[in-house]
Order: sequence, then structure tokens, then C-alpha cells
Amino acid sequence: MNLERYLDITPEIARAVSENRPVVALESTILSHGMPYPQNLEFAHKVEEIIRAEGAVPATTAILGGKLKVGLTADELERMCKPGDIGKVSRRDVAVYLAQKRDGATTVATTMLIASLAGIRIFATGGIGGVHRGAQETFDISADLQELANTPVGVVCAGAKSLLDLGLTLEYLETYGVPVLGVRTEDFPAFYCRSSGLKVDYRIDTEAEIAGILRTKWELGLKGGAVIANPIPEEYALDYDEMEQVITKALDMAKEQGVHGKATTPFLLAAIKDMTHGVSLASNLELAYNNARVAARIAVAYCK
Ligand code: PSU
Ligand code: MN
Repeated sequence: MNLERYLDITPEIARAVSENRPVVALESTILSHGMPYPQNLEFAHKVEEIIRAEGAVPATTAILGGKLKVGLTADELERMCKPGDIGKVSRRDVAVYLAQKRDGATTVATTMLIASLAGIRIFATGGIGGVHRGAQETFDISADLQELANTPVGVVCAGAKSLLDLGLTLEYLETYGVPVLGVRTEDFPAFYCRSSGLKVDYRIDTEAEIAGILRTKWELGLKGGAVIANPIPEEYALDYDEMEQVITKALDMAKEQGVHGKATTPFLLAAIKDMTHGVSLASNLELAYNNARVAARIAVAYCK
């Protein structure tokens, strides 16, 4: 391996990792392909501040100039947020982007990969990818799930959007040995909604216990990560049936327009945002802030 050639970690993050102090990784696809400008830029800064306020160091990841970046400058954050030519990089795209020095945003899968290369164990995001509805025909299963099966990072998320088949997503995670832990809830959350109608594997009531479960898993040498499912705060939750209607419409549009492959998730996210006139954006921001806070607390407990 020749990691040093590709990995570019800020001195602050490198020091925190080597001194076993808490660090929380953040993805950049949520910035480049998940939110409009300039709200995404404001979000990128605020989410880092929230992590710092909890006593952890934020590590936003991206692929820039032939490097796997861990920690971005204000200019680099701006580059990820401004509308432009930033690609969406999942695991299969990583080597191409590095070798060709193309700039790309990291998905959950790629952020987990980079975090683990950098020695970071905890990662906060909005929602993970999963098994798409109709995957029986399309085979469209997010690479995020295989990353969770293989890479030792705990991912704090608000579950996943019900544009996915959440039941099949949970089955897939079970098959690959990925625990799904509910943060103070029995219900698997559906991003904008506190419950999907499905259950998590275990309800866990404290960040310290979550950190302990992660430690035990990795001390045993069990490969892979964990889904830490943290429901959206009550006051920002949206109505399940209304969101279901919107999502069904977005899925119909994608089918009509023949959208497929890596374009599917960003297309659906944008369609949902348009149809809800930005109401969903406010919820999206708040649930991600909430995840960052919980992730930072888990990272602090993990380092004790
Ligand atoms: N789901 C969301 N918001 C997002 C994504 C998913 O609610 O921003 C992004 C994440 O980066 C995730 C990726 O890793 O989409 C999954 O894409 P795909 O389904 O193509 O694997
Ligand atoms: Mn896909």
C-alpha cells in the first residue's frame, strides 16, 4: 500500500487521531448533490461547529486534486457546495477520480472507506443508501450497504428515505452482519419521519452504550460497521402519508424519464425537494445537525 501518496489529512485531524481524541467524519455528497447552494455551505460550516461544541473534531471528506481529503478548508468547502462539476464518488469510482485528478463528492460508502483509512471510527450523515424499491428487477442496491458490511465505521443517520425499500434494506443488513441500533427508539426511522413502521435490531439509550457496542465488535475482530439510527427531532418531523405521496410521485417521474444508476438517488432527492417547496430541506438540515451531535457524543465516549 502507498497510502501517504493519496491520503491528505489536516494536521489537526491527524493529531487528534494519533492522540486518540474524538473525530467525526462527514460526507460531501450531501453537500454537492443533496442540498441547494448556498444553504449547503451554511450547513457545511454549522455541522462542523456542532461537532466542535461537543468536544470532537469534524472531518469532512472529499476527493480533490488526486487526494483523498480528510478535513476541508473554507475554500474547499465552498468548492464542494457551489454548483459545478463535482462528481458523485462511490467506492467503484475512487481510483478513477484519484488517478485522473477529478474532483468528487464522497458518498456514505466512500466516506466510510476514507474514514477507516484515516483511523476515524464515527461518521455522521443524513440518510444512508439502501435497497431500492424494485431492486428485484433492477439490482439497484446502494454500495453503502456493502461498505457497512466490510468497513469498521459507525454511521449515525436518520435511517433512510422511504424512496428505498426499507424492509429489504434491513434484511440485507442482517444478512451481512450489520447491527442496526436505534438511538432511544425501537423504530427504524424513515428520514423525515420518526418511524418507518419497521423495528431496529436493538434500542440503545445512551451514547456510551453505543460506543461500548462498537468497541466490542471491533475488539472481537468482527469486520464491518454499524447503522446508528437516530430519529429526526419531533418538532421537525414531517407527515408520513404526505411524504409517501411525494415519494411515489418522484419514483414515477424517475421511471418515466428512464433515470437509472448513480443518477437515481440525486434525481429522487431533487424531485422530493421541489415538490415540497423546500419544507423537506429544513427537516433535512435539522436531522443532520441532530445526527452530528449524537455522533460527536459517541466519538467522545468511544475515546474514553
Ligand atoms: N440519501 C439521502 N441523502 C443523500 C444520499 C442518500 O437521503 O444525500 C446520498 C449519500 O451520499 C448516499 C448516496 O451515500 O446518496 C447513495 O447513493 P446511491 O443510492 O447511488 O448509492
Ligand atoms: Mn444505485
